[in-house]
Amino acid sequence: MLSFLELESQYYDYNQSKFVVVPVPYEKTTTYGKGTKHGPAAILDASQRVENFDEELKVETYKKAGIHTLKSSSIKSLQLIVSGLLNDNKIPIILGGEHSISPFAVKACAEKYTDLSVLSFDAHADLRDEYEGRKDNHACALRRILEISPAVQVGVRSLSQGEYLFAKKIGQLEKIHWANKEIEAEKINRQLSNNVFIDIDVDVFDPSIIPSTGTPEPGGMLWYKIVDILAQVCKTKNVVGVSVTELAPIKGIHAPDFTIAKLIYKIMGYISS
Ligand SMILES: [Mn+2]
Repeated sequence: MLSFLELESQYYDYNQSKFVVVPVPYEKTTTYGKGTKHGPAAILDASQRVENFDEELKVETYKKAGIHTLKSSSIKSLQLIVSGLLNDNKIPIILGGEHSISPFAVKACAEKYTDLSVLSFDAHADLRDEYEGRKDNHACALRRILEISPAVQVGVRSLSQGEYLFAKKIGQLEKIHWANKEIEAEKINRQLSNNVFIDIDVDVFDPSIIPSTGTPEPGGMLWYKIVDILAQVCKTKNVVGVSVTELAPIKGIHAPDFTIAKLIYKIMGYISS
């Protein structure tokens, strides 16, 4: 498998790298459109074409930070791998695969950082306790994360009545930033602790720019709004890990793959600037 970005070897050496990309091509419980197991390869492939100079920050992020890419990981070994990376003072960047991988990365981060909170971008609330008989279904990802750490949810526009009542009962509604309302980064920052894990389900984007996802929802967020929130959070908080899940590439439509690769490089830029 390729490395993230097309870099000269000194910039992807493990010891010199701040960021370590962990591909997790796991797909077991997707319920509608399939293909997220091809997400990591598509993101790495598209990253070869991402401009190494960040046009907004005016830096070549990879020269400041270094980006190492691991071989693909299974969901079973993900928690251990992330723990190891944190102990080596790396920032893990996990590429899904389906959203159910995220709780394992969050768990590893919560063991190291006791005040961890999660910033989740997702069209769906993902607060079901179980779905189709499984607690590890991708529709339950945020419910599993909330068992580990508090979370702020951004871009939500789909949930069941049961999820709504659950969120209301536990006081989560105030931490849900609905896609159809004005979303303020300052309010999000106020709700997060200092150490933050960023969890992005790519279906938070509008399907007009990211059609390549299993459970698309209309009325999604657009590029500048999402990167603006990420910029402000990365400036204010200590981001300890990132996961990007649910890209299900469509053959012949490469704009979504490229958009997600660029988004990841942008987050690296915001964290290291
Ligand atoms: Mn989703």
